Amino acid sequence: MSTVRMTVAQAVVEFLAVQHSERDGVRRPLFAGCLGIFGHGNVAGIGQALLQHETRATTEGRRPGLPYVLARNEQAMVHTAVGYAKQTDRLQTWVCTASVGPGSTNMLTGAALATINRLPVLLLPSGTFATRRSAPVLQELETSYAGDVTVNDAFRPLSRYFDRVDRPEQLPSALLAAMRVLTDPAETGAVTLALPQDVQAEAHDWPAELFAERTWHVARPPAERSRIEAAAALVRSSRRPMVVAGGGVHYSGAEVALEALCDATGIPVGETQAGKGSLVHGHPQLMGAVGSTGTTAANALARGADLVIGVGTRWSDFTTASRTAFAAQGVQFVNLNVAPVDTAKHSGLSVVGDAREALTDLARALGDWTVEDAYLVEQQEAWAAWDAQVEAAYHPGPEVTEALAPGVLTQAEVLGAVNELSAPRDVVLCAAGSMPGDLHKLWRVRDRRAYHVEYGFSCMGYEVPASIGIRLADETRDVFAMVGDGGYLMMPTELVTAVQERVKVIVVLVQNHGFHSIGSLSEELGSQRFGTRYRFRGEAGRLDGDLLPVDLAANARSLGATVIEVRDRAGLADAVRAAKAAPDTGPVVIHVTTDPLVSAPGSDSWWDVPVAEVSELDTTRDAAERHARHRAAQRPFLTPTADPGDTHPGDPR
Ligand SMILES: Cc1ncc(C[n+]2csc(CCOP(=O)(O)OP(=O)(O)O)c2C)c(N)n1
Ligand SMILES: [Mg+2]
Repeated sequence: MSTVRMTVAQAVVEFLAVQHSERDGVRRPLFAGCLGIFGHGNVAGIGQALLQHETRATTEGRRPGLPYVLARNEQAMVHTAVGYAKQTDRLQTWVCTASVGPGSTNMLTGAALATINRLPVLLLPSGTFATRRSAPVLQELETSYAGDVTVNDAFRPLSRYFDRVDRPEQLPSALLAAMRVLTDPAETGAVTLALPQDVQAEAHDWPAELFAERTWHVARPPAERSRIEAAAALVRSSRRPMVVAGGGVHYSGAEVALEALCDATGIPVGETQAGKGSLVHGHPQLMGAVGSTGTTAANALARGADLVIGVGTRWSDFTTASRTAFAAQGVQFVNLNVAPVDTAKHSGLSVVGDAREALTDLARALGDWTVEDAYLVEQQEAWAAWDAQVEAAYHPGPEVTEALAPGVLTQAEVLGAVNELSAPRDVVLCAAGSMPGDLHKLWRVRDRRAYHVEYGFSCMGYEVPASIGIRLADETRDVFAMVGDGGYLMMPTELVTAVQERVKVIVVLVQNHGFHSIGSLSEELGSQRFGTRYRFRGEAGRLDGDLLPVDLAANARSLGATVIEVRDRAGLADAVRAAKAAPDTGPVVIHVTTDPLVSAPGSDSWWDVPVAEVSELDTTRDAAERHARHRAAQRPFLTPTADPGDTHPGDPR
């Protein structure tokens, strides 16, 4: 057996550089590169290995297989990797290397975000000495109850696969298991290989074949025929069926199959955050967002649906309006998903399989079945009424604008301007605050890969770093990162990384001096917007003084971004056009001020957030009463969905 002598870190880098994913016969490098921040835990291990890898490529006049990108914050670099993975339908991602201790624990939030959103990222936190020869070392966690616990154990619950490589001999099996999980559509998420700092630098004789190119097939498992037939029978016996399209529609590339099913049957579609864009704006069956941040059209149909076909959705509380959206007596569910964990939810008919394959099979099984004409008319009318509200929110009249302070706009008109002046293929991106909900209901999607809202973890600070990942994944699209002032303050750092890499991202920084989202939630729950405004501490010792003199435009400029400040309504359109026209050399920030008290049109929906059951405050007591009334409408969905194939002729009598 021929062997190659390398360190563990060199072996990791050389292995990762030659991994590929393949689906539908198209092969791509699995890793676009390695994001990192070095410290004493990885500088001489993974750091040295990346240097050697890059130096060899430069000498040979080619790009390295695993190029290195220096990030500014470890949490942020995971967001960049996630943004990339989502934009490439989970077929490609990045590696993230961090030093021991805080460098590694900074990645925990990113790990949770990736796993919850089911998006692949490979994390390489460094660990303290496996040999313990200098223990305790800088940044080492010491506990009195165990000798083998490190801060990296905190990755275990957040990772879909976790391993710590304490001996070089363990590395090959750890690497292979990691690749399998990353490329498994049902299991993917954060994959963590913890690499102790001394092990990274340790030399070993590796079997040469470890470094052969490998291709990981991303499967499209078909659903069992009996499940498809049962689902088709349920559809045929329904009168008001509805599809709820989740992220799985995008990840499996099932949009065309979904459109064909809707065209043939007239079944309407409501979309989750991850599934938005499954049908593009203008499709007659598209009812838009469903659930707590849904359109009145989708929510009206959801209330009356007798059969709900979830495709690639995890049925989060926002999608189900905390189990109040689907209100018809006897409503039944069909759950079509590649991840078995999602198919048993709501006592639905479980159809385990790839969304594109299963939708195609379902359409075939339904033949020429269609919904009744009256249901089509209802869809059309519900949508027209909602779309008129969107139009009005995008273009507010004087009754709204005259009440605003000079230079202050509404959030909906900002979204409207970006929607109308961006190119159809440009990507809009958001994660937390009030904009995800407004985008969900208001944004008109014109291209299936053009809507990117991270709403599994809804992590403030995701926007700027993820926009870099999206742009790196597809340089033919402009990326508009919509970020609130709160989200921006949490993670403006990666503007510097965008400057370094000359990556053009357009950040729309919406200044409303605090939390519009949590402010209105607080008010609804009787907590009077307490602690949600960015203001001076006032005379009475409360946070209700004057606005703070922060200048986020100057902040962005100081980090190297080109900044365009919107001073009035006319300036908004000019700013979007100028950002589009800006050279492809670095980040552009549009700074715009909005009024946090003007909200987008309502969803006729609810979201369950607990309210204090006893209180000294009238506002809280009123909110508790409202909450109890809403809770009465919650449905447990425990009635088993009738399985038409379930006749059990073989049952003993
Ligand atoms: C990391 C993180 N911390 C806290 C929250 C809870 N949270 C959700 S929205 C929000 C406020 C966001 O403020 P901003 O970005 O200014 O958006 P706005 O609400 O004003 O639209 C907070 C604190 C969160 N989602 N993520
Ligand atoms: Mg804000």
